[in-house]
Amino acid sequence: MTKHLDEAYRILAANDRGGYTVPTDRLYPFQWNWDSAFVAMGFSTYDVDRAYRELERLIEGQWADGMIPHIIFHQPSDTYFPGPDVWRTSHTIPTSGITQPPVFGMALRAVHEAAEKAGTDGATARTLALLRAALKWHRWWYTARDPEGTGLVALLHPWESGSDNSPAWDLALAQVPTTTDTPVVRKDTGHVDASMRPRDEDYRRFIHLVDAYASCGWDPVKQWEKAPFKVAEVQTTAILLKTGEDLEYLARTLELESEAEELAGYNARTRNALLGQWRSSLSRFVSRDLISGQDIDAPTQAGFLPLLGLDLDPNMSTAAAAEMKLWSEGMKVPFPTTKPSISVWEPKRYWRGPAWAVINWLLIDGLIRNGQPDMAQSLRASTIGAIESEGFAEYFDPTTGEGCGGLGFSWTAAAYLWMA
Ligand code: 9WN
Repeated sequence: MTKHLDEAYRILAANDRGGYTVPTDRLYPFQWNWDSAFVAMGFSTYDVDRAYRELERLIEGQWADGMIPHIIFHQPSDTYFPGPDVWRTSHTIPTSGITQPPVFGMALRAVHEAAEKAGTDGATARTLALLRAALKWHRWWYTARDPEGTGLVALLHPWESGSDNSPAWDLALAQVPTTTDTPVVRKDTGHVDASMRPRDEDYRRFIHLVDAYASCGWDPVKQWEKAPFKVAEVQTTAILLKTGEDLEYLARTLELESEAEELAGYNARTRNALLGQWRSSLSRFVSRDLISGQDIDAPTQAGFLPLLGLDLDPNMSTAAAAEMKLWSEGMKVPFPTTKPSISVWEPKRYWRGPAWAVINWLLIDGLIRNGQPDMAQSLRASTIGAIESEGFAEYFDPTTGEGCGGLGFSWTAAAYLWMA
């Protein structure tokens, strides 16, 4: 195990670009939002100062309206598409114009607790500054992405889910035109095998959405009106709820009572809304396409993520765990991000089937919270096992355990440090 811990430290050091960590060299040469939150939790296990730094560098890209973008382009690089010239966000530090799942608040609590334990100087002031940024972002989610106050937040681009080409988006994305004003000059397929990446048609739709939102001047109200893709999504909402709980805890600890009450209000609303997305016939939760008004019942990992932020009635948690077990049968490395028996399942193609260490991390937390320690333990053991035998790959083929995508991957190193 020491050998692998050393390798995890080495990867995080190698991917350091000056206080922030790139997901992996060349394929992803900038700072990504939820990657950095996971990485900060990894750093919190051995270097609290560096963990704070990761989050502090991320909020350098925060917008005036509170949004924290999904990519912060701290330094130029020509190894990734789409770069700042495609996003056209005219932010002082160039950034993308969309966001990503708010793991940030979970990370902030973990870093704060590690700092308390270590008696780190100046920790309270650093936590407070980051908490203020997290609160602004939290309010942004509830205004820009849930203007009707339903308690579920919506995504306007599949990249915002972090699960870019998931089958969950197939129907909604099919309504987005493949025409673009911007030439689609992919770089990703020059770094990893094209058969492991989203398809060209997906990219054309992804860029169509970027063009559409750039032409709204990135104004959230205009985007909401014009969005050709609008999904109230359970994975992101569950992460927002868990982050909301962690921010509420921090606000109370730092005696910010009115902020804590405000957060408690958001959390209660979202708890109820998420519970309403449970479908007992499927033994999982479903997202909703706000354009068609239909449930999204494609079977993906997102359906189980609400365990992270909810305390389910035991009948529900037992049913969800039994369904997860079914999906995992015959898999060398669970948890498959798409149910293996369905026709669109592809065990090596990005978010259409593979197992991801960070998704397992969130599922493990959700299973523990909901009284399923055995399943949590076996998921943890298989995640650690996959990393120890295949290395710190971006993700794993669940049927063979083969490491796929980018190598020397930061969030896989962070997950290992957290779990091992
Ligand atoms: C687009 C960095 C990111 C992750 C996402 C993952 C992938 C980007 C891409 O890489 O997305 O944001 O170009 O494929 O899907 O979850 O944050 O690791």
